[in-house]
Parts: sequence; structure tokens; C-alpha cells
Amino acid sequence: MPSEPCVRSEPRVASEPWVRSEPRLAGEPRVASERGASVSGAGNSVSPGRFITLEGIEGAGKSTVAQLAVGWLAARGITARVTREPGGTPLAERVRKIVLERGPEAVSPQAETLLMFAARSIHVENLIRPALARGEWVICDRFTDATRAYQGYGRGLDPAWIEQLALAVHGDLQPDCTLLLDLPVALGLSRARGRSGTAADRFEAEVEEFFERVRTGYLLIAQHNPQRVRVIDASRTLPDVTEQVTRVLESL
Ligand code: Z5A
Repeated sequence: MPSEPCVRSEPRVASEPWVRSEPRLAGEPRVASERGASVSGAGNSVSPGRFITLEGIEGAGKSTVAQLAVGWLAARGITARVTREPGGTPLAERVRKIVLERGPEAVSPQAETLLMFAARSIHVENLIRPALARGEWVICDRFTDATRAYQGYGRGLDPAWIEQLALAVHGDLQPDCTLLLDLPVALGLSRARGRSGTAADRFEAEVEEFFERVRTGYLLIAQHNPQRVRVIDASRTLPDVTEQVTRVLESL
């Protein structure tokens, strides 16, 4: 398991097919970790924002950890914004509805991937980049690692194609830190299914083997990006998970 903290100096160097290192396009905003030590506005110095993503299989506890993180940051005077994918803005939430709902028509893995990136493009341009530019922290429940894990490892799509789409949609914007909430599939599914709820969406209706591939994919992504991705043992009690998460946040 990776033990290094998420550090902001990680070079965006391709170490495996999921990672790219591309020059920033002219005029493209800088990513969070490339901004300077402070952002000045009207004579005030504002802490630079961080882009934190939460990943994991269904029922891993991402929504729970997002709320916990935002509270922990607020207590330290840091404005953080919680958002999610697919979704996060009114239009992207409409795309979410389309991609998650179970209807009579088949949705190919390719169509699923393109919808995820359509929602992501809207989200990045309207919410994530503006918030980071204001110096806010963004806590995002899933981002492109989810596409790598679900559509890449889960559905078996070509990783190179996913990276091309990622480049087209968010350039070199990468999370400063990703918390991968890892737990056995059976435990995640039982937690998720233990919630009162609505009818299963297209993902919730998947078989356990699918989530096993996704979990394996996530762990491989973590293994290949040890400085960005921190693995949290999400099978532990909530106080224990909280402690693991706050330790990472303290290191940022
Ligand atoms: N998807 C994709 O395929 N490709 C992409 O690019 C993107 C997404 C972005 C919707 O995502 C689907 O989209 C998702 C992947 C796909 N489908 N699946 N699977 P989503 O994130 O909105 O949905 P989700 O993964 O199903 O989220 P979730 O089920 O809401 O899980 P969660 O947010 O990780 O868990 P939670 O709600 O915080 O916790 C679940 C329950 O466990 C809850 O009752 C908690 O109180 C409890 N809990 C949490 N932590 C603990 C601990 N430590 N102990 C005990 N109980 C706990």
C-alpha cells in the first residue's frame, strides 16, 4: 500500500497508461497544484485551493467522508466546496440522470463513457475551475479515476481512449490528492444496500464480479500514482476512517 503523503510537488509524469504529462495549452488556467503559495486579490492574500477527489466502489463511504472533510476544513477556516460526479451543476446533474437510469435501450460502454465526460466537461468549466481560481478547496465525490476504474477496468474499454478524452476535457487539471476508500466489495454493497432507498440504478444493478474488477482497477491506479492517491481502509469504523482521512488532510 502507498504510504507517502499526497504532496503538491508530484510531477505529472506518465508512469503508466492512465497518467499523462501534457503541456498546458495556451490560455488554459493553471491546475491547483501549480498555483503559487497565495492568490492575491484587493490586497488580501488568499490560501490557494486544493482539488481533492474521493474514489471507491459503491458504499465505500465517499459521501460520508466528503461531509467530514468539509467540516474539518471549515473548523480551520478553509472554505471547501463539496461536489460530485457525474453531476455537480444543474446541467451535469441532468446528464447524470440520463447515464444512471435504467431504461429500455441498451447503453454501450462507449456511450456511458462519453456521457461521463460530457458531464465532467460541464462540471469542470462551470464549477471546479472557477472555485479553484477563487482559492477554494473542492472536494469532489468521484472524478476521472472513476472512469478509469469503471469504464476501463470494469467495462474493459481501451485505457488510451479514456486518456484522450480526459486530455480533451480537462487538460492537465489533476487532483492534488485522491482518497481511495477501499473495502471488500461485499461490505460496500451491503452498506449501500442497507440504506433506505430508491430502485437500483444501472450500476447498482451490476454483479459482484463487476465491482471486483473496479476495485482491482482502483488499487492499480493507486499503486501507479502513490504520491497522488492515498488508500484509506474504509472497512474500519467511522472514527478510524475519520482519523485516516484527517491525517491526509493535515499533510496537504
Ligand atoms: N461512475 C462511473 O461509472 N464512471 C464515472 O466516471 C463516474 C461515475 C464519475 C454513481 O456514482 C455511479 O456512477 C457509480 C459509478 C458511476 N455507481 N456505482 N457504483 P455515485 O458516487 O453517485 O454512487 P455510489 O458509488 O453508488 O455512491 P454511494 O453508494 O452513495 O456510496 P458512498 O457515497 O461511497 O457511501 P456513503 O453514502 O457515504 O455510505 C454508504 C453507507 O455506509 C451509509 O449508510 C453510511 O452511513 C455507511 N457508512 C459509511 N462509512 C461507514 C463506516 N466506516 N462504517 C460503517 N458504515 C459506514
